[in-house]
Parts: sequence; C-alpha cells; structure tokens
Amino acid sequence: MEMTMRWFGPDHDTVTLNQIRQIPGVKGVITTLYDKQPGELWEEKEIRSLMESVAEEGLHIAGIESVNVHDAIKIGSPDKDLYINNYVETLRNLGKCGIHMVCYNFMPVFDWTRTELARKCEDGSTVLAYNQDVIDALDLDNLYESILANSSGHVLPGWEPERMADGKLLKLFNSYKDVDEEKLFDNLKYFLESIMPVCDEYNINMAIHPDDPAWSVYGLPRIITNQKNIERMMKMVDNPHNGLTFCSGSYGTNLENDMPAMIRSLKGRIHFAHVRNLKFNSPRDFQEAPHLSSEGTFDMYELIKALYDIGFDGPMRPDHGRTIWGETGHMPGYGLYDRALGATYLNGLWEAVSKAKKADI
Ligand code: DNO
Repeated sequence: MEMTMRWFGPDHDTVTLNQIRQIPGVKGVITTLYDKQPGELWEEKEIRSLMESVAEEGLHIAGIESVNVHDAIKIGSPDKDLYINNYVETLRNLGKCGIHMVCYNFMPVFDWTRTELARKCEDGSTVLAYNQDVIDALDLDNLYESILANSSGHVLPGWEPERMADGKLLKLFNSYKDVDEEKLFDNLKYFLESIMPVCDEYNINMAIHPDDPAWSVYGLPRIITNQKNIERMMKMVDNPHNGLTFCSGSYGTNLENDMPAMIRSLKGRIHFAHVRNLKFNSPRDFQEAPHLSSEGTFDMYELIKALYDIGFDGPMRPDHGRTIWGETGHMPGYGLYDRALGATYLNGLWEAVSKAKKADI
C-alpha cells in the first residue's frame, strides 16, 4: 500500500505540493490534467510536464484521478468510437510515461452528488452532506446552481460548466432517456473491451469509481453500487486490469453493503482505495465524518485489515475531509488539515494491522 494525497494541480488546488510532502509517509500524489474535458486527448508532453512539476517537489505521481469518460461512450451514441480512440491514445501516452493506475467513473450525467457542501457540525467544523428529501424536492437546474453557488469558486470535479451550465444539463439528461441499467452495462463492456489491449500492453490498472451515492439519482441508471454488480462487471471483462477503486464513502452510503466482505471477495482487482467515514441521520440522510472509526459508522480497522489481508498494494488516499481550523477557499472536501489527519490515522492503522499479522506468524 502506498499512502497518497489527491492534488488538483497548481491552478486549482489551494494545497501545495510542499504541504503534501510534509505529511508523514506521503510521497505520492494522485492528480490529473484538470483542464482537460472528457473525451479530449492527453498529449505525452503535457503528461511529462505534470510529472516534472510533481518531481521538482520531491514527490511522484502514483496514479491519475480521473481520465473522464465522455458521455457519448456512456450513452453508446454513434460518435462514441471517436472518444474511445482518444481514451486509448491517452492511456498509451500515460503508459509511455510510466503511469500505471487510472481512476474513472461510469456515472451518467453526475459524478458524486451532495446536497450540502458545508453542513455545520456541533464542533464548528463543516462537512459535505446528502439528503434524499432535498434531492427529491429540487429540480435539476436548481441542483446544479446550488452546487455552483457553494463551491468556493472552484469547478468541482464532475460538475464542469461546459457540460452543465446554460441549460445544457437538461439536454444532457435527456440524451440518457433510452439508457437503462442493462444498456449501461453493455456500454461499459464495449468501452472496457476497447481499452484492455492498451492496458495489457502498458500494464495499466483501470480502477472504476463507485457511484456516489450508491443508488439511482433523478431516475438515472447507476450500476457500480454493490457486490453483485461489481462481480458482474469483473466477469464480463475478466482481465486483472479491469479493476476498481474501493471507495468506502461511496459503497458505504448503502448500509446493506458489507464492505469488509466486498473487499475480501475482490482480491487482485482493487487497484486504488479511497478511505473515509460517514455518519447517518437516516439511511438516505448522511454526512461525511472524521476518518476515525468512533466518529462515524464504519469500522475502519476492519476495512484496513481486509485490504491488508488481500495483499492490496496500490495507492490509498484519505478521502473528503471536513473543513476545520479555519481553512478557507479550498475545493470542497479537499482541504489540507482533515485529510492530513486522515492520512496519518490510516497509516497508523496499516502499521498496526501489518505488525499484528507479522507477530501472528
Ligand atoms: C469525489 C471523487 C470522485 C472521483 C470520480 C472518479 O470526491 O472521489 O469525483 O474522483 O468519480 O472518476
């Protein structure tokens, strides 16, 4: 396992590489070419220049989050092959640069969805939160506008104005009208079959991110939500490079998901781990919590133990943090302080689990 931090690049992140470097045990970042639109080709020289800026600060790129998949591929529209070709070439360029892990998602229209970006907690911190009743009462444009209004001026990943502003969201939404779960599985299969050869050639682990929350939002199909569907996905393109990002904060939104058991069933197919905790007011009203087990719903020790037991050796990162200690202006969920606490806690759990296991032998 390698502990990492997500970094959005010099123009989009308030957290600097030097700050990341000062977090104990963190040498790798998970990053992206943030200004690229889904479907656009990543040139090799652009990737190399990103790598150099990270190396100058004594860090390295442990993986990409994300190379976003164009909606045409998810919808299965006639122009999908154009975007798939760009995706394949992008993977080839990443492979040439020695990058071996790519996180992506296959969620229609929205990436992660939250209804509040700064819910106040008793201790004065703020957190991201989701309440299904709020979603049910909001029309789509209002959802986009409210996310935009609370994003501290950042373009949030997955909420690009190029796709959603000026009424585009409704059009986009409409273009998914014939896509149900079965069709989405078919389109994912087609995409994966097209990219596996280049992944095999350059040893690139594809790590699909789960749908967050792990259920349908606004009637859109969502498929990466539970063990049954993950198994289906793993089997339909049975190649170790077809793997996943195990995100506890996303699979964990559905309290029926037994996450340690899911991890144990996925040996060799988890290529990236996002680890965070949640607190529930009701099954469909939750908020993000400090990483520590006792502050939320999940037993983080059991999650880490399961990852250790299956021999997980990919990058892990603390996930969304609370906003604490007066930090301002950062990408919601991605300030420095609470994520640094999370990284340190997760490193501590990993050390404890690994030493206990070694002592057993
Ligand atoms: C949210 C993130 C997601 C993730 C994408 C991967 O904070 O975990 O936006 O990066 O779904 O493509």
